[in-house]
Amino acid sequence: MATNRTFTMIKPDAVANGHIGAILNDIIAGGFKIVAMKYIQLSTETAGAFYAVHKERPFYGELVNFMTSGPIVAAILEKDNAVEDFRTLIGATNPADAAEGTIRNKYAKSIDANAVHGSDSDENAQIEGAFFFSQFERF
Ligand code: IDP
Repeated sequence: MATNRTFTMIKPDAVANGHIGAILNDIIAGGFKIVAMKYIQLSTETAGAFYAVHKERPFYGELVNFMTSGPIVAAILEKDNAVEDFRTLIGATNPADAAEGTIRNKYAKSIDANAVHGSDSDENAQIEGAFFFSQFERF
């Protein structure tokens, strides 16, 4: 079922480099409405569970270490065609391949420290949003 919501995280590299405000500006300028948001630091257990789908991939340990290395901003965003439009706004996983003007092109340094997360399907957007926010924390 198509939805009009996606889930994002501003990752530890972008937070540490002072890009929270600029990235939120880009998100809002891109037509997204913030429907839930929190500033937190992930534990190894929480990051490991969130990225469990990547457990067998060679970079899983590195990814969990990185995602627990500092605070993040987690948010649920709303817009028509949210998942696809947000993936376009953030650009390719590897910032070296990310289109000019995309968030990863502007604020990411490497394929692992790539500034932002964006859900890759409507189903995952729902699962990921519910992973971080209770029903009392979202509109
Ligand atoms: P996505 O975030 O663009 O959907 P995925 O392939 O789902 O990309 O990978 C999830 C995250 O894992 C990426 O955002 C990135 O932080 C990390 N990652 C992906 N590929 C690599 C890699 O080859 N080395 C290290 N980290 C990686």
